[in-house]
Amino acid sequence: MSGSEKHRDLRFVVIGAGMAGILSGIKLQEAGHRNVTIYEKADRIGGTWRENTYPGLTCDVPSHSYTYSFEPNPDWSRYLPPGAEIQDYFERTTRKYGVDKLIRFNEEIVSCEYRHGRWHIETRNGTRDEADVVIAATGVLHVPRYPDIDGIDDFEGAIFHTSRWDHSVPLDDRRIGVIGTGSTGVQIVSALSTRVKKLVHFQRTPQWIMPVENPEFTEEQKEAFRNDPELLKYMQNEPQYLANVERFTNAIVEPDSPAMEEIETIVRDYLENSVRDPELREKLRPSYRAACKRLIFSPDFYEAVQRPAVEVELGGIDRIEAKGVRMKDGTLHELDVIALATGFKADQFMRPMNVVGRHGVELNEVWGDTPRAYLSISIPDFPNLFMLNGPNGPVGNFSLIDIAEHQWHYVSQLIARLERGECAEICATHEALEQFDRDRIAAAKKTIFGSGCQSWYLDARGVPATWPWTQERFYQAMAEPDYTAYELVTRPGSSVESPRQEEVL
Ligand code: NA7
Repeated sequence: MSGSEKHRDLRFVVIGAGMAGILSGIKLQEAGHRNVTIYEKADRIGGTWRENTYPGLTCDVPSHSYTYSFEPNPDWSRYLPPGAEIQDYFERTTRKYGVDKLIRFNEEIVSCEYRHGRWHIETRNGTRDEADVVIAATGVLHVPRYPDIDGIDDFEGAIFHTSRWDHSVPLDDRRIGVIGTGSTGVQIVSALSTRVKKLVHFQRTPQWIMPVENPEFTEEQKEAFRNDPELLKYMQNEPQYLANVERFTNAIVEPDSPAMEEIETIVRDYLENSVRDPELREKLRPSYRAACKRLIFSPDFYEAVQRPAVEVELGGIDRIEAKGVRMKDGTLHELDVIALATGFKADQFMRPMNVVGRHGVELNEVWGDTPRAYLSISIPDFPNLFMLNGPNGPVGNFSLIDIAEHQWHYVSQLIARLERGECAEICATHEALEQFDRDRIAAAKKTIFGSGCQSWYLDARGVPATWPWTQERFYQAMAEPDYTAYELVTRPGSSVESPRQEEVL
């Protein structure tokens, strides 16, 4: 920025030191911003990858694609990265870019209020702060959803949600129950099937499984990645993988396309050809379309459930008792450990934080149980607050890092206008959000996610809450803001004058 331009020295608060918060820290520093604090509720960075440590934890996006574009990693051990390696990667990257110095750990923001042109922040410990700009990088799936099953507190063994895994509990040669068949339950069953005395997988709803190989990278390959930046770049943008993602995301939007038919054929054939016992095969056969729920990629789930120690239980759970899980038909599965792989409340985002925008507008009231945001980034009446991986953004079987980077590219342009003093406040207009929401909902109902199944992609009304258009359309939308969708407020001469003196552009 040239010295002749107006330049506001903005103060930034980033909420959360997960993948998107670290990205924000790196990008803000890169843009020359020095007045940045990242508040993190826990004592370590990592978000999802800090909280989830269950056996078998693996990302279903290929390792080299699950990196920041500017920070490739030659050392991934396998095609699909184990969770602990991802956590290491983020920790290394945080240190390398000096983002660790920006983070205040063990500081959970409980309140974030916009008053007199600034965000006023308070943490659970009573720390107070102020910011011109807040970046909400709080993640999507961070509030565990505990199942509403009677007697859960009566169980005498160990019981925990998969994102709160208790590593002090022994698993080898014990009787384990896993409730839930999302990616988490499937990965845990695969990992434990060879270690346990007995494993009961409670499936309320079976899942379609997409076969995937997960080979290790050899030392020679890793050496080649280390010595050849071009090769590493190629791995990050591996054409076949990118083509698959594009084809897959297009298929989501067009459920009757040949691409979706192909996906359906692959998962059906995989089931037919992998599960020998016809009775078990029928137990594992979903009654809804492939990719309606988030597709599960697994190299070994079908193999795992056919091991002698594993039992797939499709019956309804009546209650949990001291000794185990009682089914509706009266059967009791006696267990030592129960892992609740029952997912997350996907409508929380920065909540339970109390976020109050202009004129006392409360986010909790605005959102209720259907959170929404213009292009997933901005909410009317909540100026200078921008979200990464907020509601209505793309989620699916692809890298959320890539999504967050595109969102950052967009947000950085809004920040630049504030920095240049072109406006003091910027947020989406009500009209822009309403129009976006109408278009989004109309499109969402036609996606495969809306084709008749229950999943965390659906909002409280049963409408898919995710980005309902192609990946290409998302990239186009993130290239440059359409400022007619924004309210830009100037306060001539001062950034902290009373809202009464606002002049709306
Ligand atoms: P998911 O994908 O939300 O899966 C939760 C699973 O738990 C799913 O199979 C549910 O069955 C099951 N569930 C939930 N409540 C109950 C009760 N009360 N009784 C029995 N079964 C229940 O969560 P994950 O953690 O596996 O994955 C979340 C995301 O993390 C994943 O998509 C990736 O993006 C990473 P249902 O299908 O609703 O019948």
